[in-house]
Amino acid sequence: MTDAYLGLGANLGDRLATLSQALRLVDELPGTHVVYVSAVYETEPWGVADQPDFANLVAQIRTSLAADQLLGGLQDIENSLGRVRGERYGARTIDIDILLFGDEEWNSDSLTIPHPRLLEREFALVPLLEIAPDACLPDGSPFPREGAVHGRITRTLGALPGFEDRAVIPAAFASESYPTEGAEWVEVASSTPVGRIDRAPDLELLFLQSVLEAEGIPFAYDPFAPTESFNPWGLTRTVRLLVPPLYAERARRLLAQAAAATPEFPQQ
Ligand code: PH2
Ligand code: MG
Ligand code: MG
Repeated sequence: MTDAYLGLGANLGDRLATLSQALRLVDELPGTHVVYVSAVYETEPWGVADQPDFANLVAQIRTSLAADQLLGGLQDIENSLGRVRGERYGARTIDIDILLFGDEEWNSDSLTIPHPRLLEREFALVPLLEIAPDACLPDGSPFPREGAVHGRITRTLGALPGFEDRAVIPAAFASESYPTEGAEWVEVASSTPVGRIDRAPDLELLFLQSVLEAEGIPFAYDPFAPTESFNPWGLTRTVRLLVPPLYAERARRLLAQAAAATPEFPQQ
């Protein structure tokens, strides 16, 4: 089985409906499953300027097909959705490109992997890093993010209809600045539970978690999630509440407001 990343684009007709239909058909290819789907991004046309804006997304698939078999399947899907092959870089009902295929490199007349222009294209790199912040090139090196200056994202159109359950980030928070910030998570609050006698300070973190949850901000705990029960071991340990860097400023502001409005909780 290979984890592969597909870049999809459409700028003619009902773009969202076509993208949804395309991914449904990808899901039906033999031995192939769509795992994660990025938000849909509206992007400036690159290559041929005088054409409608694109809707672009990236999907992670898991497949038992070989890359060239996959390519054949994707071309059949493009054709079945009414793709007419016209001007290079021109308008199209649907385009499905293989961006990455495991750590394989391909260089044939019909197939080049990694996609030769991936690093230059904001409409491909940003959605890729949204769903795979740790993705790297076949040689193991990380993606340089500064070079992606073509096909700029102008706004997001939210989760792809029909694939909301395979989104990684809640659609409302897929903004044009996300996810170029990198994959590390940063601390926005912490607490040190002091055992079973006192009120469990973990409850504070659970409360703060609920504030982030209500806003759709992704969060994690380090070293592990607090529980509603008292610390059964009576041990002192520090639990940190983490969010991706992009959300840190907003999360801290929300948490400070929540703490201020709840006097029994110490200010963070
Ligand atoms: N695809 C192209 C040419 N130009 N521009 C944007 N914004 N998005 C695309 O998917 C795209 C493009 C040819 O594949
Ligand atoms: Mg393309
Ligand atoms: Mg193509």
